[in-house]
Amino acid sequence: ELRYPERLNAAAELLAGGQPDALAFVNAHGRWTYRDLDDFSGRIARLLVDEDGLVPGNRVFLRGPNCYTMVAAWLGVLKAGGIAVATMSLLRAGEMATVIDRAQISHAIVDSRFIGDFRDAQDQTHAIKHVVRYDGDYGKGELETRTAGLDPLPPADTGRDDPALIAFTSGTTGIPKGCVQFHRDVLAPCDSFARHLVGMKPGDIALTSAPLAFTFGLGAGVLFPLRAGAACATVEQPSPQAMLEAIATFGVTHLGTAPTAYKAMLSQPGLDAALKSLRYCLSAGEHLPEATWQAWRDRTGIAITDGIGSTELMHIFVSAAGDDIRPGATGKAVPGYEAAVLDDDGQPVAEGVGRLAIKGPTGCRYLDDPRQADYVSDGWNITGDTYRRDADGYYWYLARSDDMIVSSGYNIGAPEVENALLAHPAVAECAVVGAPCAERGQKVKAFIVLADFAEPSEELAQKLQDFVKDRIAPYKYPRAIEFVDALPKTATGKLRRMDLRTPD
Ligand code: 3SK
Repeated sequence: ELRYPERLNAAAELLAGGQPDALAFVNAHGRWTYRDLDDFSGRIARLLVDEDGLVPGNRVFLRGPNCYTMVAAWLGVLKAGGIAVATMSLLRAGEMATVIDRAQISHAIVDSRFIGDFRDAQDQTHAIKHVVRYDGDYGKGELETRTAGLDPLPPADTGRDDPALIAFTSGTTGIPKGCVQFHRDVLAPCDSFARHLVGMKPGDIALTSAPLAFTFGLGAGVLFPLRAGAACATVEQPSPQAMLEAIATFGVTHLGTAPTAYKAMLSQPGLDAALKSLRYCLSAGEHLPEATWQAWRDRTGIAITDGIGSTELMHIFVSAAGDDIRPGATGKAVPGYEAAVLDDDGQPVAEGVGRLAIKGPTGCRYLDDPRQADYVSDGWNITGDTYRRDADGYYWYLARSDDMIVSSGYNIGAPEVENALLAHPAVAECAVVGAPCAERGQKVKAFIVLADFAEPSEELAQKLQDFVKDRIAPYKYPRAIEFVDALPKTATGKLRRMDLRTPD
């Protein structure tokens, strides 16, 4: 069980993770120690409180790509006793206005390169009184000028159950929900998942492609390394090529990214250089296809740790553990968490299929949202994923609960068909949905993005159908195939399957 003192400031705890002179941060613009990060975040806190009138509990909107200044601002908000609301740079004005309204934002710290749409959102809401701009890590923005020479503010005397952040998730349905996380929730994934299953230590360097607004990225890229006294590396535009270059340049040891990025990195020229330092690979955000796990392991010798988490529970709650990996299974409950699959009556089953449900040190707290009652029931956090629990307690992903296709009475998990297609070299990405069908109720339909060398054709579609029939039960093969240039994704890179569904 995780126990934290009643008075707790997560930013102060994280910054105490490393020696003052140890490397805390590195990117193309520089290198910074724990002392630097502590000082800059303290000066940002001073500015927010003394000059911009922030009082504990005020919510601060953060907008910009992953960089040192963004992380210092995030820590500064927590030190000031505020609540950080980090957002994806991809959000447009209307989406930002929803977040600003729902979270009742009073202050904002915005990268100048992303100010345009933000100003439109501000005009739509009129709630934000104080905006400070910064220029990425180029160092000459308003934030740097206004904080220069200020005395760092000591961390506010916050409680472990005071809100530290609100993370917005639109999930795959598109209607945003704000998930409130306390100061203790910020530390819990570091002290459960990361401590037991990732094992970072001083001298290690972590990199993620996920934005810090996505709690997966926040954890893998910032919280885990700082808590362990290790360092964070950032890349502003994390294409697979840019990630590999950063790994080689900064000596990254720990990488956290999504399955599609692992697949894409396999065909990039910089992979060998990256492998000189890379030791640990974490995948989340989407189910990791077994074919990608295998191909990465064969090429790099590294067994990717697959994990499933949620913004609601802050981070990963079921994952593989060290060498205890069953290829194809996600794994077992993370230490400190309890997992179950629930039957239709909400009862845990020892072995079988059902909704994945979780209990543990973190839990869902939606900001003023009736969907809270759907997510939390009888003490369980009920995820939107259908899993199978085997006799040995391993959890096997089947589908998002709304990704099960029922065709001629058969239950078909869309990811299983996707995995089969992805094993074909001509398939770069794919998504499978149920399409209305008079004869079968639904038929399996695949949307396929082809690899660069392949051309769409009837013959290729036929070949792919036969390929699937050879690998999995033939009734699951995609009866319809559409070749597309790209798949619709959420800002965190999750597939928006609903955009591919045709209404019945
Ligand atoms: O999608 C996931 O698996 C995830 C993992 C960690 C934190 C947040 C999320 C949504």
